[in-house]
Amino acid sequence: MSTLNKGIEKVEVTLKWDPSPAGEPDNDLDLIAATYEADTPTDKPVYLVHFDSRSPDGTITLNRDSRTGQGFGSDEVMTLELERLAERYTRVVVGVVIQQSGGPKTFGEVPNTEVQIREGYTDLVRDDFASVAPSKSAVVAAFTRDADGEWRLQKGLRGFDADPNTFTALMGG
Ligand SMILES: [Ca+2]
Repeated sequence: MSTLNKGIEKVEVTLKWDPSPAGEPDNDLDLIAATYEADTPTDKPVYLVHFDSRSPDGTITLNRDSRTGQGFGSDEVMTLELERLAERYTRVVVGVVIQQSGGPKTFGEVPNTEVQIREGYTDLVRDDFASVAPSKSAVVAAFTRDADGEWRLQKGLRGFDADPNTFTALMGG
């Protein structure tokens, strides 16, 4: 069946934040994408994309990563070519974690955070994590296939009191 309801094809996720003051543990935030098939258990994504893990088919790419938030412009950038994902993938969840190795740190303790999801020049999501200030990690958005197989966006920040490893098992729930 053909459809005129074109879904989301390709998005760019950008993340910004400010560095920690000198002498304090670095503010290290990470973009994470998790992919799921229809029957994937929510706590076991098929694969993850982040600073240390690539997508096997190159459809989701972390173009830039930062361990400190130093410098101008976006600190982390991820591209998701959703229209290129194999049909068996039905859901992609995008989240942000704060590394906890220097001690507990929440979004409220990291200045000037901003996450944006854009398709071309259109802002789909723009948020500052203020609504999840006490959290250590957060789901930013989920992309799911509709009945026609087109990708749709589910907005809404969801915060978790979870370190990065724990978060990857929770973000699909
Ligand atoms: Ca990082």
